[in-house]
Amino acid sequence: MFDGLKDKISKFFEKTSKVELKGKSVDELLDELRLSLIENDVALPVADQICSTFKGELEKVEVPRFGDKKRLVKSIFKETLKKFLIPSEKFDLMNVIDRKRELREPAVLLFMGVNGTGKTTTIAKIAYLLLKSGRTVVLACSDTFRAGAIEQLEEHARRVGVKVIKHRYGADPAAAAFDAINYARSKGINAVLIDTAGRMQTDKNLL
Ligand SMILES: Nc1nc2c(ncn2[C@@H]2O[C@H](COP(=O)(O)OP(=O)(O)OP(=O)(O)O)[C@@H](O)[C@H]2O)c(=O)[nH]1
Ligand SMILES: [Mg+2]
Repeated sequence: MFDGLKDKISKFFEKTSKVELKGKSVDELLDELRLSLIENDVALPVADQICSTFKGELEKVEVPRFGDKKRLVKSIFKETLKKFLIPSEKFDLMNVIDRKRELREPAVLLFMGVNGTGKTTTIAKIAYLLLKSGRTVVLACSDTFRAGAIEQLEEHARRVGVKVIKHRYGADPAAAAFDAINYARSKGINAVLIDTAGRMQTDKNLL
């Protein structure tokens, strides 16, 4: 899936090993890198930030005279990407649910992402985990779009032993979520897990 991007990034590392890591030569290479990221669906502001952070880090390094420049650039790039990919705060699901519980409110978790990446399966796993740890759960089937989505979630719910709030196919996805939240409020349920239809970041009207 990412072969094109991998190839371009490898070429970028090759080229950086042959130029000075400062000034115009690195700017030209970073322009190419920025374009490759954008072509591979990285949002423009994110591609810009990655490249400017990367440039700043590259300017700080002193490459040893006989050092392995390519390896050094690779490791700086890896560290730069980590800054964007690893959240600064740890997300503690149980803690979020328990804080809501103290307020007598359900925690509402919406699962959103690219088609077929495991949203529904993850909901089943999390529902199971929550039940095992003594919390109560209801699922909302807000994927009213993909054929079989409702039956899939219902089967997971049956196996895990939780309730699903659903509407018919083609219905407003928000209505199922709304009903599930109200159901959880009225029954004192701790968490509402909302399943949504897969979507790409380019589906602007769905985001
Ligand atoms: N190996 C593996 N397969 C997984 C995992 N999670 C999900 N799958 C499989 O990936 C496929 C898609 O999973 P779903 O949970 O339906 O994905 P989804 O994001 O809900 O898909 P859509 O609703 O169509 O967007 C299924 O065949 C799952 O069995 C996982 O952690 N490991
Ligand atoms: Mg799904």
